[in-house]
Amino acid sequence: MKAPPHMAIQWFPGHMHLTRKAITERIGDIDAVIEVLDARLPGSSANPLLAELTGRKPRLKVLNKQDLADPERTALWLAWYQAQDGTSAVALDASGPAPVRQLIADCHRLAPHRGGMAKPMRVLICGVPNVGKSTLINRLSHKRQAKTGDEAGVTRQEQRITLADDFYLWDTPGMLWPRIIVPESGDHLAASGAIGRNAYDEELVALQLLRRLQRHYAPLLEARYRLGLPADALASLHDEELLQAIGRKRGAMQDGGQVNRQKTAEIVLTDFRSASLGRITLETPREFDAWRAAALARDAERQASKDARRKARSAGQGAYAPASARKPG
Ligand SMILES: Nc1nc2c(ncn2[C@@H]2O[C@H](COP(=O)(O)OP(=O)(O)OP(=O)(O)O)[C@@H](O)[C@H]2O)c(=O)[nH]1
Ligand SMILES: [Mg+2]
Repeated sequence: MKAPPHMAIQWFPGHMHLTRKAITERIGDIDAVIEVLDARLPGSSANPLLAELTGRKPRLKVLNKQDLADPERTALWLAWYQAQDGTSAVALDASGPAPVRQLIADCHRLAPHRGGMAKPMRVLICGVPNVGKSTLINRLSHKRQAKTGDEAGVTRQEQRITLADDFYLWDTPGMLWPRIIVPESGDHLAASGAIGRNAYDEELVALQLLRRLQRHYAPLLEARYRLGLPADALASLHDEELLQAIGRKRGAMQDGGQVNRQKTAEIVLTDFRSASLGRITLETPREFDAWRAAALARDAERQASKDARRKARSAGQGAYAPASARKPG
C-alpha cells in the first residue's frame, strides 16, 4: 500500500516505549542531558517530548554529523539555539577527531556542583535512532564500549559507560515520538536514516528529498548526476521527471526499458546519506518554525472539528433519539 504524499509514520516500537520509561526513571539521578541532533535536520531530529521527559535538567544540544551538513546552515542553527535562554549548542563530527572532549568541559559547566568521587557527573545521551550517540560515546571514552552501526536501532538497551571514576555516561536506544506532527520532519528523518527501512516508502521519501534539493541545492544535483541542465531548468523540473532522468543517467532500468523507480530512489537516498551529493542541510530554523506553526494550526483545526462532531453527535442523541432507539411505549 502506498503512503500518502507526506507519509505518516505511526510508529513506536516496543523498545522506544522502554527507553521513554527508562529516561523517566533515570532522570532523577542525572546531572546533565546531551541531546544529539542530526546537523542535516536539527529541527526535525529534536524530540518534542524531551523537555517533558527531562524536566529542568541542564541540556546541551550537539549537532552531530556536521561533516555531512551545510556549514552555512549549521552556523544559522547554532546562532538560533544560542539565542534561546539556557540552551547551549555545539556542532561536532563524532566519527572524526573533532574536539569531542570539549563536551566533558561543557558538562562540568552545566552542572558545576558535580565532580569528584562523592558526586560523580552523570550524563544521559539521547537522540533519534542512528544519529551517532554510541559513536560519540566511544569517541569520548577512547574505547569501543558502545555498539554502533549504520542503521536505526543498533543500541537496544540503556547502557552505563564509565568515562572516568567520577564521570558516567548513559547510552540510550534511539527514540522517536509516538506521532510526528510536522510532515516535513517525517520525510527528513526517513531521508537521514533515522527510521527503519520498512516503516516508510522510499520512492515518496526520495521524491520529497529531490524537491528540497531542487529548491536549495540544484547545482549539487547537476554536479552529481550530470543531467546537462542549467540550475534553473533543473530546479523547475517535476520531481517525477527528475527521478526518471536520474534513473536513466544511472542505468537503473527494468525490463521493458523503463526506469526502475525503486532502485533510483535508493540511489538518491544513498547519495544523500553518504554526502556523495555534497554537504546538505534540509532545513533552516525559519523554515522549520514555519512548518511547525502550520502543522500545529492544522492539528488544532482537526481537533476542533473532531470535538464539534462529537458534540453534535451527543447533542443529537440526547434531543432526537431515533424512533428505533426508543422503547416502545
Ligand atoms: N559522517 C558521520 N557519520 C557518523 C557521525 N557520527 C556517527 N556516524 C555514523 O552514523 C551511524 C550511526 O551511529 P551510531 O553511533 O550507531 O548511532 P546511534 O545514535 O547510537 O544509533 P542507535 O543506537 O541505532 O539509536 C554509524 O554508521 C556511524 O559511523 C558523524 O559525526 N559523521
Ligand atoms: Mg546506539
